[in-house]
Amino acid sequence: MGYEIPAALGMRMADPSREIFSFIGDASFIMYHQDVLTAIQEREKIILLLLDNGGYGSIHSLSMQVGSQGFETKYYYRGDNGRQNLKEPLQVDFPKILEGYGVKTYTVEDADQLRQALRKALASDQITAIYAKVAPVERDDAADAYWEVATPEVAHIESSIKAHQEYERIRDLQRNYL
Ligand SMILES: Cc1ncc(C[n+]2csc(CCOP(=O)(O)OP(=O)(O)O)c2C)c(N)n1
Ligand SMILES: [Mg+2]
Repeated sequence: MGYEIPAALGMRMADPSREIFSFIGDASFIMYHQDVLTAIQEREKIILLLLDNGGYGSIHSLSMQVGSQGFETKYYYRGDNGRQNLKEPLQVDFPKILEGYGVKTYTVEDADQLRQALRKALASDQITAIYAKVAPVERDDAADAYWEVATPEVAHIESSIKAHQEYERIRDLQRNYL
């Protein structure tokens, strides 16, 4: 995360003959987007493809796996009691952020619009962004992969207590191969 824009810029500087596409998630964009300005300053053209699924999708699945109920992995105001409350969404206007830098930004809603925007981005000699809202963060599984992520020994919510019991059960099954 935070790597997509500076990496794209570096690639373009290394080889200006190539079109460089940077495929970036909403949260990664939030984490680091100021090198958009560096790209403009250096007159380096890159094409940003910004996909917005409304939050930290990969971390949401992980959070569900470890019993943390996806805490604060989506863009919502925190509830009054300090708990997650998925009622009041934050209003994040990504195209506006990009346009604030002076980046021509196309918002696309289907494959045709995406094709057209890509054509325009390729024809341009300036940094261009394409923004798409995609299916919202939803997955709550770990794609059948095992990832050893430690869980708290002491927890107060049932899902975390259960996740820790499962963590210990699986750890007991682990064997050293060397
Ligand atoms: C610097 C850094 N901090 C934290 C992480 C852990 N991390 C991996 S994916 C992710 C969320 C990414 O969200 P987004 O860019 O919106 O992509 P999505 O998973 O929603 O497709 C986080 C926090 C990371 N990989 N790098
Ligand atoms: Mg996301």
